[in-house]
Amino acid sequence: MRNEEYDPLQPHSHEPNLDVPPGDGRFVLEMADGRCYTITLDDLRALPAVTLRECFIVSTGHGASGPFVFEGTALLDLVTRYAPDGWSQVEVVSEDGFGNRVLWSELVEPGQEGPILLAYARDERPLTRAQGLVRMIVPNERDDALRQVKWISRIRIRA
Ligand SMILES: Nc1nc2c(c(=O)[nH]1)N[C@H]1C(S)=C(S)[C@@H](COP(=O)(O)O)O[C@H]1N2
Ligand SMILES: [Mo]
Repeated sequence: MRNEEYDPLQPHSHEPNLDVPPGDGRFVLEMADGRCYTITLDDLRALPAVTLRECFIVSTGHGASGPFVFEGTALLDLVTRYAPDGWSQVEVVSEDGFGNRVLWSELVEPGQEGPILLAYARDERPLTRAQGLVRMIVPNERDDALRQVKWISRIRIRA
């Protein structure tokens, strides 16, 4: 599966990867012009904290878990802090080559379920490495959990 043609933004089947990759939660934020910043968990925690209640991780085939209370940084807050404008989408990619694309419109007009988060806590405890450490939570996703990206390693901002 991890060959040259493999595109992490078009992930595969939705079998969750049980091999927890190494890391401490830091990830690279790549600007549209290629400049990169390293974002640590402390950097995320320095931005306003957002809480999402009644969240389920729903996966056809292997059931749903939850409800959870996730806490983290709104993805929009992080992106606009570094790139106030001039972008149309962001790509969120994990250490294990899993990823998802998020459109500007989804970030600026979140649904009634709430904003897309970079979550670092669940039920008032820090996310463990196995739970993703820093994990994207897309609260309106109700199918295969393909957007609930664990172990984020790179976020690319696209013009
Ligand atoms: N980095 C990464 N994130 C991932 C996956 C994965 O393989 N790698 N699998 C996805 C799928 S298909 C599912 S069902 C959920 C499982 O989430 P859980 O471990 O909280 O149950 O994680 C999602 N996020
Ligand atoms: Mo899944």
